[in-house]
This record gives sequence, C-alpha cells and structure tokens, in this order.
Amino acid sequence: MFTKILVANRGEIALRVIRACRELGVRSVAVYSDADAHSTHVRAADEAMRIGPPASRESYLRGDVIVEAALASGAQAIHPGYGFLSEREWFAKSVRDAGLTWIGPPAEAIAAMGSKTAARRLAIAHDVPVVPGNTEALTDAGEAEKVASGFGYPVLLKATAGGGGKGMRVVRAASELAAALDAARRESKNAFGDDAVYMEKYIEGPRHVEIQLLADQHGRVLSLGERECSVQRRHQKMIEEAPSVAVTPELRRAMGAAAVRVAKAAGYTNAGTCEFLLDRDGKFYFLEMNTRIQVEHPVTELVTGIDLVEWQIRIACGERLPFPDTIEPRGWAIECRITSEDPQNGFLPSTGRIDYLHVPGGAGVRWDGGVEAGSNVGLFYDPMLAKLIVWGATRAQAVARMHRALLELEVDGVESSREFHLRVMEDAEFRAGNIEIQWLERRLPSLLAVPATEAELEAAAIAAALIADRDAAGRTSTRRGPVDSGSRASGGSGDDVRAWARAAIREGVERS
Ligand code: MV4
Repeated sequence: MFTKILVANRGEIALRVIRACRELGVRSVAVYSDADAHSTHVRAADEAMRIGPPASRESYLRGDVIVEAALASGAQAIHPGYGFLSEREWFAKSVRDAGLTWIGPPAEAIAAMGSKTAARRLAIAHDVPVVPGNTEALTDAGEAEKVASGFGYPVLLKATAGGGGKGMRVVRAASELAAALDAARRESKNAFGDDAVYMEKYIEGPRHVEIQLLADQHGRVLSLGERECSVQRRHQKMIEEAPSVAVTPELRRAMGAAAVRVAKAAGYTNAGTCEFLLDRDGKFYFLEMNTRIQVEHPVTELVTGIDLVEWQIRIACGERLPFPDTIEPRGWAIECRITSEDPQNGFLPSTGRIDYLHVPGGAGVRWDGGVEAGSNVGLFYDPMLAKLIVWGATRAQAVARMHRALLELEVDGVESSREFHLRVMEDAEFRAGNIEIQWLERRLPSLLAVPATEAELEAAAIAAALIADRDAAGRTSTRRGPVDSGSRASGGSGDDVRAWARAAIREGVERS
C-alpha cells in the first residue's frame, strides 16, 4: 500500500478520497487555490499545498504544478477525483512520467474513450449495441444527408470529441441539416478545439442508465450493476439511483457483460462507467465510457457494499479484486445533489457564506459534503455543496427516507436545491419510477409551482405573526405579549409584512 497520496481536487470528492486514505492508513496531501485556503478538504488532509490563484486554470487545472507538489510532498500516487484533470490523457501521462502512480485508468484507455467515434467502433467490434449512425467524422452536408436518409429523421449531430451534451444538435428534417451541421461544428470547435462531428439516430424519451465497472491489473473486469440517472436538467444530473426500476436481472446481466467487453477491449483498469440509453422497448445502446470515479458513485456503494474509492486505490497498488463475478444489488439507494442554486430562479447559482448548516442523519442516511457552516460559496467552482444519499430496503422506503432527510436539512446563507428535491420526492410520476431523460424539464414548471401545504402555511403564518408582533413592539418600544389574534397581527403589521404573509396569517392564524 502507498504511504502517501496527493488528492488533486477540492470539495466533497477531495474529502471523499481523503477519508478513504485515512481508512487505509495512507497519509493524504490536499492541494488548494487561494479561494480554498480555509476549506474543509484542506483541514481534513494530513498536509496541504497551495497551487495557485482561485481560477481553476491557474490552480486545479495546473497539472505541472500539481505533479511538482506531489513530488515535493513525497506522495507516491495522485488521485484526480472527477472533473478538473481526471480525464486528461496528458495529465495521466505526466503523472506516470514523473514516476508517480496514477489512480485511474491508463492514459491510453482515456484516449481510446475520448474519441466518441473510436469508442463506437470499439463497441461495434465487440458486439456491443450502439445507436444506429456512422462511426467517422462527417465531411460535409451532402454526406450528412446521405447518412441521415439511411435511417431517417430525427437525427442527432454529436461532437467526436464530445461528451456531456456539448456540440449536440437534434435535426428533424433534411432542410435543417446543413445549418445544424455548421452550428454543431462551431460549438464543438469552441468547446473542444476540434470541429469533427458525426451522426446518430435520435432516440426519443430514453432513460440514461450506466454500468459501474471495476477492473484490476490482472485482467479481471467486474460489473457492479447499473445506476439510473435520467433525472437531469441541461445535462446536469440532479438525482441518481441504484438499481433502476427499468432493469431486470436479465437486462442487468446483458448490459453488464456489454460494458465489461468494452472495458476489456480498451485495456481498461480501475473504476469506470459505461453510459447507455435504454429505450422504451428495453433495448440498450452504448453511448460512451467515463474514465473516472463519478459523482453518483455512492448509490452503487450502498447497494453493493463495495467502497469504490478504496478499491480505486487498491487496484492502483496492484491488488486483485476479491469479489464474485455476479453482484446483485441489495435494497435501493438514491442520491440528491444539493447545490447552491435557486430552483425558483432558473437554478441561478447563489453565492455567500453558509451561516448555518444542519446535516440530516439517522438510519440509512449518508452525507458526502464539501462545505460546513462558515464556508464561503463563490462562483469559481461547481455549485455542488454536498450529496445526500439514502439507502432503503425498497425504492418506496428510500424515497420516504430521502424526503425525511431533506426535511431535516437546513442550509442558511445561500439558496439551495433542497426544496426542489422535496418536490421531486413528493411527485407521483417520480414515485412510480416513471422517468426518462426529458422528464425533469417537462415536469419542472409544475414541480416548482406546487402550493404550500397546510402545515407550511401555518408555520409561515406563525412566523409572519411573530415578526409583525416584534416589529410592532419595536415601533412602540413596549414589549407585548404573545400573538392572541390574527386580526391584531395583520392589522398591526405595517408595510413590511408582504402580501403572502398577510394571506398566510388569514389562512393560518385565524383558523388556529
Ligand atoms: C443521445 C440522445 C438521444 N439519441 N443519443 C447526451 C450527452 C451524451 N452523453 C449523449 N447524450 C444523448 N445522446 C441519441 N442517439 C440523448 C442524449 C441526451 C442525454 C443522455 C443521457 C443523459 C441525459 C441526456 C439529456 C439529453 C440528451
């Protein structure tokens, strides 16, 4: 086992890796930008090294500085977490070239999966189903029209260097193809520095189901089953679960075997994920492979009992996977990403100091956080504050438990996605498991318009009455007794009690 690992990341995933190190008896080295000098991950690690100013490209993306820090600290290995440098082939190479161990797949496997057309060719060569489409970059609109007429509209233009939805264009008719191709090329060039684009048949209303893999350095590749990640907005996943209501044991075996074939073909080692679309007929199509630990990895951990980050480290050390070939999920796990975004305001990122944080607890609740009371939330990095993950014996229990845990959660000082998640847990379609990748965007307006419950209205009324009472007392400088009638509270409230509060007072206090 290593004696010291450098964690090339920040926030909750840095903390997640530091915790795994501690359990393994390995010392951890955090890196931090000036914005993170007092962050949770810095204090949690055994050592910490400054790597630059707040901007990511001057700190967490400085592979050269991070390798230098690792060498200077005496670390033997680097764990990249997710995002930042985790899927940069050049960084995996430079870690290796510096004589350090990369806790991730070989640079060659990252490169093989970096080209979406190369990944499709690899999948096809190993009998893994892909969406109908071509496997080479399109040359021009004329060729694009020929390919499209091969399987019919709608089609989807995708960036060869893409992933995560950038550079994608749905085309519903031949007349739109040339302009869409130009637009996709421009977007792709901007995002990836490469304007190569290819085409697939557009699948309407599928689920996004992915397979978690672990692969050791002795040729063993294991599927740890699926995660359902359909609840997403603008390619940002919001809620993930394991297993998926749409996956039967037979489908799980077939998708797992397909993912294992792709990984073996790519010479893959360490943790990785194969993304699939699952259509309404239960047919699955390989999309791409993510060559990193993913945000949503905890739901797999909770239903398999396998610590994925621990095994990333053990695999990088050369250990063999000790698990059986078939691993069936036990119970149900759900993850909600708690972000500092305001759902009522188009998920606008919110900034400020977290004045107060109450973290949920109790049976079956896990909190993977990166912030605490006193933390400052800025705009330099991702808005994810924490992941709230629950386990239940059944999906219904997991949903009830998540709802209960969300009720316990309190984040003061910045807006958060808490309310949004509560509304999803209350939603009949979600509770029925009736979700696909367009579900959230279709459902969002009605989710956010849900009227307050009677209990919430009553609480708001009481709060409003107390505020009105306090303000009235302040103006007259005489301390008055408790609110004894709604009419007095609403009558004496003045201008600072807004319309909603007056309505709430009428609805709530007068009744109680
Ligand atoms: C698709 C698709 C429909 N048909 N490909 C989006 C990101 C990238 N990983 C692939 N993506 C998609 N590819 C075909 N042929 C729909 C999506 C897609 C999607 C996929 C997974 C999760 C969320 C998504 C949201 C919008 C579109």
